Amino acid sequence: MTAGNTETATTCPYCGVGCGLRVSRFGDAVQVTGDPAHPANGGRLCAKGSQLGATVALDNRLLAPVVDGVESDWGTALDRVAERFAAVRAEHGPGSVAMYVSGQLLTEDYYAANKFMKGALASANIDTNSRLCMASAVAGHKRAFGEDTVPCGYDDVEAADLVVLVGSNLAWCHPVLYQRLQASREDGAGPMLVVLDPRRTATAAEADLHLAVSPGSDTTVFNGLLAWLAEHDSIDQPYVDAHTEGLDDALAAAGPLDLAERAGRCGVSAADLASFYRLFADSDRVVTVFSQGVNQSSVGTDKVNAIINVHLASGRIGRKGCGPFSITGQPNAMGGREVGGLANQLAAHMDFEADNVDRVRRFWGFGAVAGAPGLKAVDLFEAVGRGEIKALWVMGTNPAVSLPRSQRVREALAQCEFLVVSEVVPDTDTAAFADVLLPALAWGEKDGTVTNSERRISRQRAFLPAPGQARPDWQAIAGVARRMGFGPSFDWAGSAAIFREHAALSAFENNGARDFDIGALAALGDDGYDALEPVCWPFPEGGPPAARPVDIFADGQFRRPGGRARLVAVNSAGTRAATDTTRPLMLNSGRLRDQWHTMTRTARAPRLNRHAPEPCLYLHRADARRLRLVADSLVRVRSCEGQADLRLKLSSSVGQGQAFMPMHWSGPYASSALAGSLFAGALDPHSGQPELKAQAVSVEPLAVARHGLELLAHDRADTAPPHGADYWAHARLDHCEARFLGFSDERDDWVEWARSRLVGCDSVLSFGGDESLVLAGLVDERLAGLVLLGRQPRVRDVHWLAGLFAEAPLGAASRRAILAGMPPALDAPTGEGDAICACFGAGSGDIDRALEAGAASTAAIGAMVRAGSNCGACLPELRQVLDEDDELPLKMAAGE
Ligand SMILES: Nc1nc2c(c(=O)[nH]1)N[C@H]1C(S)=C(S)[C@@H](COP(=O)(O)OP(=O)(O)OC[C@H]3O[C@@H](n4cnc5c(=O)[nH]c(N)nc54)[C@H](O)[C@@H]3O)O[C@H]1N2
Ligand SMILES: Nc1nc2c(c(=O)[nH]1)N[C@H]1C(S)=C(S)[C@@H](COP(=O)(O)OP(=O)(O)OC[C@H]3O[C@@H](n4cnc5c(=O)[nH]c(N)nc54)[C@H](O)[C@@H]3O)O[C@H]1N2
Ligand code: SF4
Ligand SMILES: [Mo]
Repeated sequence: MTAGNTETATTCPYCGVGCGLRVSRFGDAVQVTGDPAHPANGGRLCAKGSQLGATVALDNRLLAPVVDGVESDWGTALDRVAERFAAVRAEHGPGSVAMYVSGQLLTEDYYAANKFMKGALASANIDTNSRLCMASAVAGHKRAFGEDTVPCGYDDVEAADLVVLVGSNLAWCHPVLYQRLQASREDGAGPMLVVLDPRRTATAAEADLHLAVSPGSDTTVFNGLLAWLAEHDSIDQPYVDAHTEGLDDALAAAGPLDLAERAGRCGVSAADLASFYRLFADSDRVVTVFSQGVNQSSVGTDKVNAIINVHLASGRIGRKGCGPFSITGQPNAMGGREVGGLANQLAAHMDFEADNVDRVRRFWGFGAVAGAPGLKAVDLFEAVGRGEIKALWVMGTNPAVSLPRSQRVREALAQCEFLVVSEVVPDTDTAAFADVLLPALAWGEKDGTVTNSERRISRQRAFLPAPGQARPDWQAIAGVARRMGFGPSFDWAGSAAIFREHAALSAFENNGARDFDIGALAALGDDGYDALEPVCWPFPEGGPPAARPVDIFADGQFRRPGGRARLVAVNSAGTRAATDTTRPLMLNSGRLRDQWHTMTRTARAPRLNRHAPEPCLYLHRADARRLRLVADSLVRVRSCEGQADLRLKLSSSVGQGQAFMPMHWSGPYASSALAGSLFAGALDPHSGQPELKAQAVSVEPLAVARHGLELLAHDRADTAPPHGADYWAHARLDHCEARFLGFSDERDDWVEWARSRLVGCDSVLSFGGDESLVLAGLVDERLAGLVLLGRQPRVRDVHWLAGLFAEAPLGAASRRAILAGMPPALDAPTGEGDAICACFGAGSGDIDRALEAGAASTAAIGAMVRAGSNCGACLPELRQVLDEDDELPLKMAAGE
């Protein structure tokens, strides 16, 4: 710690790995490093975590309540919310009000929301975005174990002989856990790695075996493994006899092994399938890590149980290096499950059985509490659409983007009688519909606890003052509850008091009946809460604090009748959301490495926008040829639900007949790139989780008369998209704001149009004519704006162009290069690294230099370091490097 500066230990607000951070403030600057003492990451950090300092500025923050579009104050706003919720409830009953909350809330906020709805208002219509994320894992755990208990910890992943990743792009989505796994494999020992994913992800590319299974076929794979274990004498019969039930039924449902037929259905070779089965049977310690490729499916719960079945049948659970490991996505997805934030849970891992309802009612001290499950997310918004739910409070989530059938969700939000949105930014797609907007504290300001994937509770501490009128979410809830007459039940002095109450409820009449018991923390003083070190549950009163997650099923006892875990009979058919001749491609959606969900925070960090500045559809070359689609052109994707416009990127990572798009782009960042507008979201019958990984679509060229790229220095970039563009996407880069443009109609005054974007510049250089036009605006000899227009798509080398905004004064070589549309030559090739271009002696080090300077085409690489510009023999290699240029910023981030 430097004198005069403070260092705070806190937790990352992004993924469920839950890394510990050290944050230092130097004046306005915030520096974030990994906390070496935190057991989840031991000092490690990923790109998103290390860029957190770039997201804490107060531009674009919601800093005051807004009522009916007018800036207001808390008193007025809370009066209004309380009055409307009370009136609607009095007139239409408890079922007419609802909340939709988030795994990004702190446990204390989450607890307050749950108590408010299920307790004070006696309505179970509170659900969470975890419905789109963890619901199938929860349902699968409950079916198998009797309780939603995750049996594993991160050190199990390191200690395994075999790690199987199912529907998890761990390298991008849980980067620090992935780093831990790879570090344990570094010396050639450590676990073998098998990845099941229809895409060849960055994770799959580094696996010992990648099974590119057809979408939705995981139950077929794991039922086959169960049959294999039975046929190869690999069932752990003593374990099965002592601790489980249902094996015979599960085996019957799994059907015969029939390797060839099964492999055909899964879209992999029989030999690869057999190697996986053999590896599993031969490895003493196996951890199967699963994520959204499993959960976000119309058969998600069956996928979860098919995975758990093979662990139970082979006794690979409840001991070191073993178990089915559902990893959480959001920083507090696990905490939300603890408080009971899902509509089908009541509180503290208790469901709606009569004695639980009575127990929770007595603990909370209300006359009545919700006595039956409420509506799950998708159904909840349908009920809003039908006008049955008339008052809705959305907190910490952006359903207008992240729910499937987003058009219907928007219609529902638009006609909802009374909508409250608690947010940290004012301009989300959901906030646009709000009657009342409430400003919440953001990461760095809010103070409380979160629980990560391995049941580890960590403090998230404030290191910044509350800005403007922003307040913790729990205070907003307490304020409304007070006004509705429930004051004493929400009369907490601070988040520590809420945490104590939550801990006490977990222990209340528990007596070992529920795994989730943190009774030892119920008596924590305010100072103890402030100083709380990361600790894993269970942590019952009198128990020792667990610095690492204990093997919770080590005793073979499960929270089911007779203490036995259940193998669930799972149908082998799998899902196949079917494609047909009109919609011939199966669309998959998910995450990119450097963006977070609907981009409300990550899009503000220029470094994080380098990786993928524009929303793309990733397609196999063969499909693009068949459909006559051109690389880098704009395409329109259509499903039965809606459409989206995206840049086409050819990628060998996507299988033939499939397509992939990121889930991230929302209203402020693109004209029409919502994944949710395409997905119909067929529901899993057990969990109510919608399908977000398989949707039949068609893809056609988007008719574009003019393509454009506009780069404007930050201080010139008005946020409104340029008038007249039918397609646009916006990215904040290091030295400028970039807009990718498409115009469907020609006009005869393009030069004037381009000049209008550069008004106020000292001088404007221009070049070109009808085919292609470049205008560069200068202020004080520096680039202030750049407009490129042409008949052909022109998206490449944007990072090179953006880098020129830092050049002062803009040199003659750069001016020439801009007007020529090609990067200037860098220093002569050094030949460093692997030999690539024999003609000019350029090595992989030279190629890396060109990529780093912004080259994104073989032509640009040729212009910059000459490689490939003579005989062309190395062009295939260069194309491959460009195809994999995903990896480049990864190296940069790691090297920072
Ligand atoms: N960078 C980044 N990291 C994140 C997030 C983020 O927004 N950005 N979000 C966080 C959150 S909330 C979550 S839930 C996690 C999600 O983390 P992941 O689940 O790892 O991420 P996804 O990209 O949604 O999906 C994972 C993979 O499932 C594959 N898949 C699709 N269909 C199938 C199938 O039928 N079977 C199998 N086996 N695989 C299939 C997809 O191709 C994809 O590669 O990430 C967390 N971490
Ligand atoms: N097509 C498709 N759709 C998906 C998925 C997919 O893979 N494909 N994945 C699904 C999954 S797994 C998830 S988790 C969801 C995520 O989807 P969302 O939850 O909708 O995504 P976020 O962008 O994280 O939204 C969080 C919002 O809360 C705000 N916020 C942040 N911190 C706070 C706070 O402390 N208080 C308050 N009040 N607000 C805050 C942020 O500004 C942001 O607007 O998306 C789901 N949707
Ligand atoms: S791995 Fe997850 S928790 Fe850790 S720094 Fe990265 S985003 Fe944050
Ligand atoms: Mo998630």
